[in-house]
Amino acid sequence: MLKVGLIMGSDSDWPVMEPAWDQLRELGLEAEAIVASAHRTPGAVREFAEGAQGRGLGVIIAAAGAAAHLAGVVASFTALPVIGVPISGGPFKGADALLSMVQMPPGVPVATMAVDGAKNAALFAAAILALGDKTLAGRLAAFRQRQAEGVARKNAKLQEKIKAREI
Ligand code: RP5
Repeated sequence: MLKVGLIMGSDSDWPVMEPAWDQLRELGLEAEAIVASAHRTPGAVREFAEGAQGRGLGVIIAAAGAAAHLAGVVASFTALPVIGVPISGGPFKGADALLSMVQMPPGVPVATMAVDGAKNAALFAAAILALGDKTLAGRLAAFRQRQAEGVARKNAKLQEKIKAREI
């Protein structure tokens, strides 16, 4: 099974990205995670991205805050799909990172998630890999089923509360 690569601009991004790691592991996906910065350690970013396919990665999740060019730089060095996660923090609370990532000029795309959208990044990565993996597709379907059941339970509780108020 293809693996997922998780690259972050700083270790300060890890608390936000940990749910992505947990979600990937819950779906039975193997992953690797590194800290490498597009402007502080560009060589390490290039090495990570250029070697990604050779290491068995199928998708890369790139998370960064502020003037976040990490995802675009990673995408420039690999043909693999790159999912960007803008990280909040700083005076603009992630709006800077969101615009930096989502406004990729035509030619080298980055699939940008919501600000701090770690869990969705993992689910999106899994959806891409599930195209070529029936077992993973089944796990994703089961995840959605459990999620739907959770919503149904919440709705049932709400209906009970509403009913109780009317008695
Ligand atoms: C970005 O700058 C990182 O991705 C992080 O979100 C932000 C702050 O980095 P640190 O100062 O915490 O290392 O490059």
